Amino acid sequence: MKHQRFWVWIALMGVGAVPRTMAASLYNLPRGVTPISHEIYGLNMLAFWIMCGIAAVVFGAITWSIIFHRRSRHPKPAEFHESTVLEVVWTVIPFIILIVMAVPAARVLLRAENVHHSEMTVEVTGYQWLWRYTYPRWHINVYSRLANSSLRIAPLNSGLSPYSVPHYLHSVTHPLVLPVGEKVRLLITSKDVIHSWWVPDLGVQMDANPGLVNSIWVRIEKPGIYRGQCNQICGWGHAYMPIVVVAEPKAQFQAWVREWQERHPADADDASSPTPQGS
Ligand SMILES: [Cu+2]
Repeated sequence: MKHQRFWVWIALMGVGAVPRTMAASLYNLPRGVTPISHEIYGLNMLAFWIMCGIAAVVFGAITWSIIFHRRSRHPKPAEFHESTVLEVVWTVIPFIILIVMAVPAARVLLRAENVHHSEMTVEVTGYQWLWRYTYPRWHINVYSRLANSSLRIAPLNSGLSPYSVPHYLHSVTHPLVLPVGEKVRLLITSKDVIHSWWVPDLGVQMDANPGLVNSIWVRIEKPGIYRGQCNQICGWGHAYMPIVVVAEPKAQFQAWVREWQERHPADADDASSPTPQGS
């Protein structure tokens, strides 16, 4: 009796507490701040709950068998072979589950790559080891490198973990500044090896391939600072090319554009000939 209660408790944990904790946990995907990131989160949770259901059924059946059909209770095992009904059921049910997951996933993929009706474009170029953001409409080139402050670690004897410094390896000299509420098309490529532009809060991870331009779009709903990093091992400096996106209301974004143009008048002539290593 004692054992039965134990297994019932484990089963309840399986269908209730554990998945609920996982769904809200730091280890889950972030909900993000773009329509696509919300949809990706929804897909993730759909798959997660389906898996929880399957796990509950499978482990429930195993537990049931262990408890009620163990050898001490049934020394003579039952004998049965082939059941067409059962085989049809366990083929059809997974097929339906796959369709239930594949249809919405395919829809989100198509929507994520549909860059029609974008309101502005930013070209994102990966280099060993920095990102360049080009705003063709305003002839702005932003070279975004790891900030020195980001490399600082907590001093010895401070009682802090050396890497407890805020945004360790995740701050840059110049962020990618984007307006809130606008559909921004990102054209992503590389000038050397394969990199990957990844910002979880935006629901974007796109490979930056030399000789190929990938496109994706974001519409950021909330002003804020969103951090990511290169997500494709691209050489010894792979860990030193973080991504910082600053999303600002439109008026502030326009003010940033004007200010940048005043401070960097040469960019207008230089949009097509980057010198990332020296700049
Ligand atoms: Cu990289």
